[in-house]
Amino acid sequence: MNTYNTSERNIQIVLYLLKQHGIKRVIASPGSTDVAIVASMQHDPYFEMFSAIDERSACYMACGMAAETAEPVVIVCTGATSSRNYMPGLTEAYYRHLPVLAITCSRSNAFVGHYVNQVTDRGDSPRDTVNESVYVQSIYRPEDEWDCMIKVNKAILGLSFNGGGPCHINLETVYSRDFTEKEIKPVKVINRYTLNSEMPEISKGKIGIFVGAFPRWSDELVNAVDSFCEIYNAVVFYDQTSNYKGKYGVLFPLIAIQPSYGSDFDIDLMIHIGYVSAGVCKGKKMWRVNPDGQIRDPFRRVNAVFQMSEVDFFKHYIKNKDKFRENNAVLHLEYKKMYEDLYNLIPEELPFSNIWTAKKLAPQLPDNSVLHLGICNSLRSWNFFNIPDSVSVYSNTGGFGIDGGISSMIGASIVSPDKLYFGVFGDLLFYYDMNSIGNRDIGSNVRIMIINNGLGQEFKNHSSFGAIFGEDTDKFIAARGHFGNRETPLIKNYAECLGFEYKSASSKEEFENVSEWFTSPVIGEKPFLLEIFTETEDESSALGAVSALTSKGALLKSAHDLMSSPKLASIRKAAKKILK
Ligand SMILES: Cc1ncc(C[n+]2csc(CCOP(=O)(O)OP(=O)(O)O)c2C)c(N)n1
Ligand SMILES: [Mg+2]
Repeated sequence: MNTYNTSERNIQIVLYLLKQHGIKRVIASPGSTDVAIVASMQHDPYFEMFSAIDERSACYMACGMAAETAEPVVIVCTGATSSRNYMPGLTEAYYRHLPVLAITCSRSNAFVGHYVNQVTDRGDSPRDTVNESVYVQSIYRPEDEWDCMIKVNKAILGLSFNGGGPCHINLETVYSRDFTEKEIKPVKVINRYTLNSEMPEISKGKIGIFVGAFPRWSDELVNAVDSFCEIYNAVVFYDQTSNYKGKYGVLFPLIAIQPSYGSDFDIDLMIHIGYVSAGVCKGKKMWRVNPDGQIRDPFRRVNAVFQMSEVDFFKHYIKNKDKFRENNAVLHLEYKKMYEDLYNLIPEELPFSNIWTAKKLAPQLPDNSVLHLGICNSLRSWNFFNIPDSVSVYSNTGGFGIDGGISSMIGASIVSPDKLYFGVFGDLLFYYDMNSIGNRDIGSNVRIMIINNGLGQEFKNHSSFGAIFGEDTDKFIAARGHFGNRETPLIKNYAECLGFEYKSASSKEEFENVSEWFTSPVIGEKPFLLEIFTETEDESSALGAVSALTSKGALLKSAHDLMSSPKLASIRKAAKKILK
């Protein structure tokens, strides 16, 4: 029989990526679960194969080989206790930073603990044995393929990460007897670069920078990014939590939410900096830049990771490029125009809602103030509107919890009593975190706005998965009706007892009467709490309207939303009864 590569796709990915990363030396120990990978390798002249019957010795041999050549060495073993015998050698490799890649083959992890012979738990490696340990499972769905590609790249990159050292792949096999695959279908090779590497060229085409949550920009970084944009005609895609205030940015969420544009931007290379973002902003190819050097691939497009500070990255690419072609930097203008055109299409008659109040207040925030936004709806609503450049924005996007938004804001406000801190939060978030406003150290620099729609509007928005159940969503998904169902002055009394100045608004007119008070730049005697009462139907139709600006039917859709709202249905019913 002609033997080529195994048909097991997860194992093919390992074989393919070993080659692409230039790893050729392999020490194999005898066994069954490693047949698929070992047979594939031994029939491929690329691999330099060696044999050792004793896994402990195999691993120490790999240490010797790696130290001698300064190149990675693969060791492969089967199930049973074989992998346990790698421990002494891996410990040696760990403390000497030797690039030994242990591939321990096994049947499915699902069998662990069921007294299936030879299946042992390889889930936790002692800390001082490997830099990375991954499980490369059999592939049944596209997510598995992507996951395995990422994990194998990660384990291979781990051999040279932060000074280098051993890594581990626990590799599942299903004992396929099919070895007919001549050419392995390529998978993505992810490379990691440091300042000492030879960095790749920036390819021709459209270049974007997507900024996730990014708390603080130094002037040095803003200048480096703006120079980069001038040289490469690049555009910066930001949302509120990006805090980018340079010259080449566009607030992208209003664009991305339009179905006719979407979050797949016509950008050939998107450079991703910053952390978890509410926004999705994809380019055709993505590079990740962060000092942690980790593969972060939220949109499954990353093919290079740069382990360095953002400043170093951008400075590298602007170095020696002294021909600044400022007039060439036009791409951002296209996107800015796209944003402005959309903004101008937002209907004046948008209902009274989180989005409407955000639109009104965004330009009115006093200079040098700080804005904290609640997860998820408040952040989304404010992400559509530009705020003054001197205002910085935070949101608990790390864990995306509704449990501590106000506490985070209060913590920040306490250390800078001379700055104004604005917070916009939903009612569920407020009740969750309400104890925080009783903290004895709260200053008068705190201004909280609660959007009280009586439930978790996030699950009532038309685009939301939870909303498909109509009014039934209210019961346990959107959690309507707690805390007195908005029928008592609960928040007013609580806030006033705690020394807050309280105001409320239930309509646009009432809001216009209090907005100046709320955004006054002067820090007064007391902290403020402004409670806004909105209706879920209005919230949904406001979001529906700003999400459909490019279609002629935008207004029709809001009208339709209004007509199909449960409120109107009950009015219709009542009217019918009367008319009968
Ligand atoms: C601790 C925690 N529990 C649950 C969630 C899921 N969640 C996301 S948004 C949301 C609703 C928040 O409601 P509210 O604060 O009233 O804001 P609204 O959506 O009504 O604007 C919930 C429960 C979460 N993010 N964090
Ligand atoms: Mg709510």
